[in-house]
Amino acid sequence: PKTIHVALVGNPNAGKTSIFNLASGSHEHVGNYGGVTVDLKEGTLKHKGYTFRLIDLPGTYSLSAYSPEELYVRKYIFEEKPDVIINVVSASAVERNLYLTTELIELETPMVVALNMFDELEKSGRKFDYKKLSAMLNVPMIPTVGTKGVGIPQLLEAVIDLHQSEKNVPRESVKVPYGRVLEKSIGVMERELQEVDLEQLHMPKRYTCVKLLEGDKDVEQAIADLPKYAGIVSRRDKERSYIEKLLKEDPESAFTNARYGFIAGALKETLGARIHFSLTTT
Ligand code: GDP
Ligand code: K
Ligand code: MG
Repeated sequence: PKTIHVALVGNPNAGKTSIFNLASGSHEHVGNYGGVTVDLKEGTLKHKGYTFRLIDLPGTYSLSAYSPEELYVRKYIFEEKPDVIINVVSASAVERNLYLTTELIELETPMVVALNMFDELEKSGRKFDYKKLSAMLNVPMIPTVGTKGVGIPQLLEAVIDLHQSEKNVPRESVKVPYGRVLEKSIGVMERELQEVDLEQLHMPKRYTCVKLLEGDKDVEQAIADLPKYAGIVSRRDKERSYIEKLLKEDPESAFTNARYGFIAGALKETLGARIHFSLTTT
């Protein structure tokens, strides 16, 4: 049976549930993370001979370890291993929404972006060369209007195409560039983790190094049983002080700012300015 397991991930109010609701026979259930319940929906949909098993994950602004929703999304992706992530992005608030996208890229799960609220973007009159952005990030991007079903067949077809091509040639994810200082520390941590079997922990290496350097307690906990744990943590602590000394900001902010810088650069080349209408009475 040709089933594709797809997780919908995105900021609150990006339109995940609207896209999800196009799936028939959906049923709601509740997920649990560390005793905290999170909103979760699951449903199936058939398209072009494929059965899509769709999961509507809770809305999140980032993949840090601050909220049960964020932790749940991470855990779901690593443990349930969806074949493809649909990252639902609000095209009318793309600057803010793409922050999560830069984090999702590091999970190394095949991903398609639904540029939802595309009607709102068109109404605003801003020009958006999303095809160029899609090429820059090496992530397929499909304009959608979740409330009207516009772009949904194209979105599902992009998922099928990606799923097919991933089986043949897994794509190399784009690396979010963090700048010289942070990249040096990531390199040090990657060497530190060289012989560690992260496959077993379901965590990609670069993601693990970035999160450790950010001071992520959940990822630190996930590697706590490794024989090399103490050495890894002490090396991590050294790298964190090195970052702080050179960049004069705490490592977590340094990573956050680098992500926003990367997005700003990519959008500068692809997204036109907001148009301000001024009504003048003379
Ligand atoms: P979620 O929080 O990501 O699940 O977002 P929802 O699906 O609940 O959508 C949030 C709000 O945006 C709702 O009022 C939807 O009706 C509306 N909405 C969803 N998709 C679109 C779209 O493409 N265009 C417009 N204009 N509104 C949308
Ligand atoms: K909502
Ligand atoms: Mg929702």
